[in-house]
Amino acid sequence: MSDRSPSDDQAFLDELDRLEAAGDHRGAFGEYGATVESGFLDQSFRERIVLVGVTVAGQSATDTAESLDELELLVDTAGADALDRVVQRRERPDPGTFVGRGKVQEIRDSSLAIDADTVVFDDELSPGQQFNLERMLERTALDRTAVILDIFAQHATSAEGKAQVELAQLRYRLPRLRNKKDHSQQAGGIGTRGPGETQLEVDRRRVVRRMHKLERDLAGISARRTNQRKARHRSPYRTVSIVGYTNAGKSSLLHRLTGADVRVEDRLFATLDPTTRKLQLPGGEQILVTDTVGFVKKLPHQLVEAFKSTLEVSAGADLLIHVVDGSAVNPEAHMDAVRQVLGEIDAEEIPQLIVFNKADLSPEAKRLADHQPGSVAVSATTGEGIDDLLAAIGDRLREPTDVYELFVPWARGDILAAAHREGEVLTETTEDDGMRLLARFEPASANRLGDFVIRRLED
Ligand SMILES: Nc1nc2c(ncn2[C@@H]2O[C@H](COP(=O)(O)OP(=O)(O)OP(=O)(O)O)[C@@H](O)[C@H]2O)c(=O)[nH]1
Ligand SMILES: [Mg+2]
Repeated sequence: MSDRSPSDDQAFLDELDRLEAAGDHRGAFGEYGATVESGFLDQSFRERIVLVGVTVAGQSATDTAESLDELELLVDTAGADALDRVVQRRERPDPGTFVGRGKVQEIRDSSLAIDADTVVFDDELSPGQQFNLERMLERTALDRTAVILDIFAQHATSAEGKAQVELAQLRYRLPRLRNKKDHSQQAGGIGTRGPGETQLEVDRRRVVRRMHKLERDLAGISARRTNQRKARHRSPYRTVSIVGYTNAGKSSLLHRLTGADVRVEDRLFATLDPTTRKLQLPGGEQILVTDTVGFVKKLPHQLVEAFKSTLEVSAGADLLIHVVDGSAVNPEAHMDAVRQVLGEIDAEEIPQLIVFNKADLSPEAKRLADHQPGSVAVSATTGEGIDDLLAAIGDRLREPTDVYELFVPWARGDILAAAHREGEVLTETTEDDGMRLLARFEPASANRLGDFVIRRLED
């Protein structure tokens, strides 16, 4: 049992071999067709799981219970059954074993009693803690991060999504690779090894090489997307991004607003790839609305890093529609978690329109909206409140305008055209090198034309 993880490593390294071999012969993203499939939980049957949470200083037992409720949902979504819970109150986690030694024994007893294969801890375990726990528990010890990574791996469908998830998995795996006791099974062994290099070092280098390749490919996609975004910014469309906690109803809302055929499911992280649709506001303006990946408490930083290129869509929006499940047990905690991730992707400055969804399920949605100025209560399911939401989106996008002075060189006919399209041009003066304009713009347009803005005129 305690050597299960090294053998998992072996399956994982075999998979890596296959991917590396395939990589040179397939088209652009062909090699991600089957991303590293050895997830952390065994998918061949529903694993039996014990959950473990620690209430540290400054937290209440209720915080821990709510967090474990969520972990139970995550485990279920990942395809396993949480059958028991063990909690402990501690000043801080034990550096060696996360919980105290006596508690480890208790967890082992619980696992034996319900015949659990795996123990899942509610916080990220250090590689050392994970190793010690597996040895003492004589079974697999995983953490919340591994469970979320498994869900993402199962739900990724696009080439980009798969590459992002694989990169996150490798970042998580790298420090956790272990020395195998038996090197003889290792194909290609001695010959491929540098002088004095252990098998572990060889394995690590291969993982790093694969990570670098994924990073390069993703940087390419990100650059392409930036170009597309620039092209879009020259178009008349304002962009709105739907963000929020997982399962809040973001995809349902995009469907309700635009009729988009997107995946709506009562499970966590149903959406990983962004979907953008055009929407006509009651005033006649057309805007672009994007639905994207949901957030969760303790969202693994490996995933935030790996999903940067997807999350950049939100960071570049004119407005964020922050969807909150108004029927959730603790919507404020969800909002805090979302704000934290928005901070990590530099999107906290973008104006937010808060939408309390699922008003049909709970009167809380309306009560919350009444207490939060500028927010709206809706039901994506029944359509209730959607007209108010559309009006609010229009209002928030129609911010007050200012007058700017611009200088546009002759070579940039595209910018002149954009100035006329997006703003109201008041005067045009012909000069030797280009055109000087006075024009009225909304702040977002002025930002987009920022390179050509000389100054903003005071009222
Ligand atoms: N009763 C009710 N259920 C809703 C409403 N909006 C969404 N749901 C349900 O909530 C669940 C999640 O909806 P999604 O639209 O997939 O949520 P999401 O925010 O896109 O979730 P992820 O993509 O997984 O992060 C589904 O079962 C929906 O049917 C609503 O207004 N009322
Ligand atoms: Mg969704």
